[in-house]
Amino acid sequence: MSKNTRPTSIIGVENGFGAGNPACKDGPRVLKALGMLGGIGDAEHVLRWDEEISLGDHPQDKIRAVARIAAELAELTYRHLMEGDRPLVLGGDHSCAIGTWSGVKRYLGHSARLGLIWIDAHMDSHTFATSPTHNIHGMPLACLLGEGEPCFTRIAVPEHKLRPEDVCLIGVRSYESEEAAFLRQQGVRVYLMEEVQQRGMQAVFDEARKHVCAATQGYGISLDIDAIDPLSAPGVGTPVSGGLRLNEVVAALSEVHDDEKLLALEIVEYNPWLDRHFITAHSIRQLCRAIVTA
Ligand code: Z70
Ligand code: MN
Ligand code: MN
Ligand code: MN
Repeated sequence: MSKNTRPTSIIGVENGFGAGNPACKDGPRVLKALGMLGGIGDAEHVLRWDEEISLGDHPQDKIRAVARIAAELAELTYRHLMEGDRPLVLGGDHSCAIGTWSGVKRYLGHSARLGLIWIDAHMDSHTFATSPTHNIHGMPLACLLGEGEPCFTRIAVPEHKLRPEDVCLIGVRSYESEEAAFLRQQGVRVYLMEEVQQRGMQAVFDEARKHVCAATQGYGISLDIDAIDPLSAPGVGTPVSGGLRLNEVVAALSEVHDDEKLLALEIVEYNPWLDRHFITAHSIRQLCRAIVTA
């Protein structure tokens, strides 16, 4: 693989409108206040923050707010890539993925293909028609595959952002049958937690990377912190036991951090108010360090 030359630039997204509990919007601000991201990398690593957009009480406003933040974020990831940076998006809830990967797709171009490794306890592949909660953070992957509200699927560029054969999920252990059926029908490769336990994270991750790189011009990693076992990441809205080991995810990121084809990353769903003894904050610091410096 060719060596990455892009400095990592962190984009903090203070958005919790897509989650049942909106407090994960405070994640990036708390990480910054704790100094958790200080001393990683060098002077080229810049820290940027989106404006906070306030939540209306009508559900229609929630959709509009998520769509607006996603559009803003798509513009930011696009601009950073154009400037030669590698964006690292820090959520906020996972609905920001709609914006992150729409911006990256725009950068790659209309006829290019984008790969994505989605590491998550959940599938995030609902639409409003199938979601039991109507929480938008349970929908971003479906949106990127072209299913869902036009205000989410048409951000940055009109086309579908991802082809199903260019996507893999890793670490899944909590999902509804409708989203599983959607992914199966699309032909998306899903590595359930059970398979990760049988084969090991290293083998699964290597295979996933080959899969998303096979026919694409670049790829990304979307890491929902709830994929990691609650022992190392208690600070999430819905902890699901039996997750990935932190050191295995750190090792996977270290392995690819220098890959030129890895265009962007995101780490989402950290809820600082549910953290214990800063365990999750420290885990995120380790993950960020693996991304920036191995
Ligand atoms: C469930 C839903 C979810 C967290 C995503 C859960 C979705 N499938 N939860 N991330 N923490 O409501 O759609
Ligand atoms: Mn920049
Ligand atoms: Mn999740
Ligand atoms: Mn998620």
